[in-house]
Amino acid sequence: MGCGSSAPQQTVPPSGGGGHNPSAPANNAGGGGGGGATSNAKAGASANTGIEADLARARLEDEGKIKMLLLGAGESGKSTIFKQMRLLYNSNERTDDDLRMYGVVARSNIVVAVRKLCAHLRNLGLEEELDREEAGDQSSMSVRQAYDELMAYLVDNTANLEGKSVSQDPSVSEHQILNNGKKDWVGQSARAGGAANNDAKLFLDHHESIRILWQSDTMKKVWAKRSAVNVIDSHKQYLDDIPRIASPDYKPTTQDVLIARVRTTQVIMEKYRIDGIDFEVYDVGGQRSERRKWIDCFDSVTAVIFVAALSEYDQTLAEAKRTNRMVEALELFRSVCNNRSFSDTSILLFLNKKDIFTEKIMYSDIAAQRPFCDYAGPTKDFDHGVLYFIQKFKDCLIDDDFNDSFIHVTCATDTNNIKFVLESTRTIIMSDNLKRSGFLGAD
Ligand SMILES: Nc1nc2c(ncn2[C@@H]2O[C@H](COP(=O)(O)OP(=O)(O)OP(=O)(O)O)[C@@H](O)[C@H]2O)c(=O)[nH]1
Ligand SMILES: [Mg+2]
Repeated sequence: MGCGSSAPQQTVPPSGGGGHNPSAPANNAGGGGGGGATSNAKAGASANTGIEADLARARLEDEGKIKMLLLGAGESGKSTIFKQMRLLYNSNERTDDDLRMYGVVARSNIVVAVRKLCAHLRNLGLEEELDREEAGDQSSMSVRQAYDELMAYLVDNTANLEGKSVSQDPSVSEHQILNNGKKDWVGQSARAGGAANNDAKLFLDHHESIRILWQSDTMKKVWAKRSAVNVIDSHKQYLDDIPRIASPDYKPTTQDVLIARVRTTQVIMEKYRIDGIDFEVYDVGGQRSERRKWIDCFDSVTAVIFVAALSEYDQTLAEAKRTNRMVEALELFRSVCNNRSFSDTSILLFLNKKDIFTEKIMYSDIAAQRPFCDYAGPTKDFDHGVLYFIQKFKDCLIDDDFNDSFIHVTCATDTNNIKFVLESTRTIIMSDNLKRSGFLGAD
């Protein structure tokens, strides 16, 4: 698969400029160095990086474009990286139409999360604990009342939905809605789809109950046990910010757009010109039912960025509740690396969601997960945990030639981190391309 050659290193790759790796080993503490592993051999090799990059750029300017695919299982973070590329390399602002769609998606993402958390609260037998909780001073209802309302309207649908719905003002168009007596900036968005629009309306009706329940101690316990119900971790940012998102003036921020979750169901391509070189970047859907569409873009691929979520070692797939997500990612990585279409393609591995991994290893032991019971490192240890999973990915390769500079530990929602990682990724792809075309000798 043409990935350079070096012995596996017992070092964690630098995590880039995002500063999200509090426990990075000393040799990576700077975080702003080259693109990958840190052995002396590589330090020597990287001295040539500038020359290689110049050579590669000159050749690519002559020869055409870089075709890059983002591959990986569902929810690993491919589309988030795709959005970051748009932010970094496309100077056009998002249109209001785009932002309205993301506003609807953000509100509906909250409702989806709350639905799962409320049902989980009930399954965990924690309802009685709600009765013992006091809501904050200014709350219009108790925590128990808030929960009952959400169960009735969002989970069990036992409430009379006619009784509480967002006002529809006959004087405004059918896509606009009133929110607290004012025209809502986001309103509705046909592009977001019917289900998301309905959930966004439910959000406007019940945001106060959501806020009250989210702040309760009982919900904190449920949140700590969320891995059983596949709630999207980054949506905690939305849940912590309910009044802003419920406001009639709400306009999604860049960060809101980045964390908005829309499952990818078709192959999407964007073109960029970066430093004189044309890039064609493809984002695909990662869930099992989407993978048969991947083959359509497998022709003449310069580089694959394989994205796997580090934090998902204790979660199961959304589409197959008994399959561990990390096991699925490893199997998928194995089949991508061994795919003949990629015999001449650079394959890079992004171990993503390091921010969630950092937090999760403090309470969820890697060795307690059956597929990873051979983990022998200390608990609550970021570095050992990352090295363990890097080795698991390396074990998927037929030959032991996966250069550590092809691996990055990333946080896709952190623009600084992704900026740094993508810069070094570009250099690696270009020099790897040169090596495989015989312009430069192998390491
Ligand atoms: N906290 C955190 N959240 C992340 C990170 N990367 C992605 N996410 C969130 O995870 C969710 C899923 O990410 P997506 O980019 O939609 O995943 P995907 O790989 O495109 O998923 P499919 O389209 O189903 O294949 C989104 O809500 C992101 O905001 C990360 O590094 N940290
Ligand atoms: Mg996607």
